[in-house]
Amino acid sequence: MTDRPTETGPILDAVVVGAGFAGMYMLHRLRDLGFTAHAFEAGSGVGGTWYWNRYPGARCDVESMQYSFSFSEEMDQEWDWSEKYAPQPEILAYANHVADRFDLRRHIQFETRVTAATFDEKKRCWTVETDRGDKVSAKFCIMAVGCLSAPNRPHFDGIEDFRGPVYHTGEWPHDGVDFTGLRVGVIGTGSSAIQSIPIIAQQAADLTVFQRTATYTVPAWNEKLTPEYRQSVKASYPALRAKARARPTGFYFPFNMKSALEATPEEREKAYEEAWARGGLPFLGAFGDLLFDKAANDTIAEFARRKIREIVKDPATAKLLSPDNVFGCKRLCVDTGYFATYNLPHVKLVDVSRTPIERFTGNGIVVDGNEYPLDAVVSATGFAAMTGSFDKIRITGRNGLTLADKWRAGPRAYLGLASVGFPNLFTITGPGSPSVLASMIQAIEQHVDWIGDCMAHMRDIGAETIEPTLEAEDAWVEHVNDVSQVSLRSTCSSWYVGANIPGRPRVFMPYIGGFPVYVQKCNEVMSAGFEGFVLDAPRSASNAEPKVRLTERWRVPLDIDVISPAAVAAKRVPVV
Ligand code: N01
Repeated sequence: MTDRPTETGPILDAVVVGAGFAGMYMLHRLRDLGFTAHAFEAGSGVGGTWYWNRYPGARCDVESMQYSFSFSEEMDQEWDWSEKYAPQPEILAYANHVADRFDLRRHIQFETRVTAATFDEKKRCWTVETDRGDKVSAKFCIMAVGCLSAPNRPHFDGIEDFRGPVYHTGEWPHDGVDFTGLRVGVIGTGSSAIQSIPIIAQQAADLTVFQRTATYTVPAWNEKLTPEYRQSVKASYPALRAKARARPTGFYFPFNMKSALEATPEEREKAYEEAWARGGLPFLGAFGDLLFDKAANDTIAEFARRKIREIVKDPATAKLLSPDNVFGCKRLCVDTGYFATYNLPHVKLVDVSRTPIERFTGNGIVVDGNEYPLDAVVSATGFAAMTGSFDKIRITGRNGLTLADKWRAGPRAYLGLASVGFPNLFTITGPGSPSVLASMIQAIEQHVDWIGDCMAHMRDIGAETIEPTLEAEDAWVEHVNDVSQVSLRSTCSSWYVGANIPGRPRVFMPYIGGFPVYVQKCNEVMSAGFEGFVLDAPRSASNAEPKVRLTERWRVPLDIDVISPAAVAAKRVPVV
């Protein structure tokens, strides 16, 4: 039973928006620290991304034994992952396990969408409103709304005339969909499409994929985990977790810092073959300069295109499936049998790069004057990334400023955690933090711990509000932008830069300088008494050093063999 706060009830310490992994861990931390908190969640259960994305084949492409919370060693020991890459139902089961194990549900109000959050300058608190008529006040408002949670539904003429269903991968029906015997169309070829297409092809009588941009994807080589393997990881879990935190991506895998261009063609070939045989996102770690030097990148891009030509039998289809852009510039995909699916006689690929989808009809989709008859359509068209979920809530800070107005030309936040004009509003994995360029759960844990430590410190010193200075925010936003320039990732039209949504400003949104570099910066800010923030109380009651509570496991030593500020400057930060 949820303890439901009321408008006239006492002011809470915090309202948390969202009950995915971020919202759940935030609630847990807040409660442990003795704060009162309440979460609102639009879904009818916990899990966030893993609650909504139930499309066929959905699974995580970070290895299961690392894609999980690290804050509880007991939980690490008691939970058993069944596969190298966990399928969505298992990740959702894990999320439910976390909610039960830490008794979180009584603080979460489900099926309730937050519509507005307004800062009251006199009372110095936030009023949060929902689509179910709730109005709750809290000192802090913590946005745990996810980076890829606002589905992108491009406009297609005539879509309302289509007689069949149109499903979005990010809002998949809970009862599943049976495509047996149907003519199915899939729009898009990003990660969601690449995972679902091979499974849909097994059911559908006929499958037509509408591709606008060809995608690089690496085989997952997914497999069942043996009890022996799980036990070997569990035996040294804390050490693995520590190693992962010191890595640019927040998860551990072996990678090679050498330059692809300094290797001989034979050495490169060997390295790529070995990395391909290991599979998954670590493929990008075959050399250190792949995302920094176009000539180096060309070598891995050509290797990947050759693999496509080897797998896909029809040369014209193979050509169409071969990307001609920078390898790994858009988010790299990981697949099981994606390219081979196009060898099936009932699967066809339609190029919509030069002539876009013209319209829907009652019967199907028209491209270049040709109608493709369809019974059902899967829109795997992605998300309004990073800021889309904020756009759905009217967030009003000091002087009536809305976050949407402030971020119109691109998101502006200090450390991706807080934004000038919005005191006591924290954003977990917000734009300007590593978020989607790190393993999300580690990125979430670090933000939640920082926010929890910050709130506890404020309570210790009697501070009511915290807000970044404009100077610190501007400097951070400039740094995020500068660092992005060293990477080839900033050069293409991806959702990282908002380019998938017409009219959005083109700004590289996540922080690409590497997870441990970012963590160190957050630690320094905190250790210096929240440098770059204004707290409305004396920083310390005496002249003693400010007492901070930095969570011990985030004192991450920089693994200087792999990443350091010098490595960033030398453009040698392999980021996945
Ligand atoms: O979305 P996407 P996604 N007409 O934006 C196409 C994470 N994720 O849901 O490239 C025709 O990548 C669009 O074409 P283009 C992961 O971080 C993780 O697949 O813009 N096509 C593109 O092909 C991932 O990157 C996992 O030219 C249109 C596709 O739709 C992120 O979520 C699994 C179109 C959208 O691809 C998003 O992935 C799934 C139009 N009008 C997702 N509009 C794992 O952990 C868009 N497209 C494994």
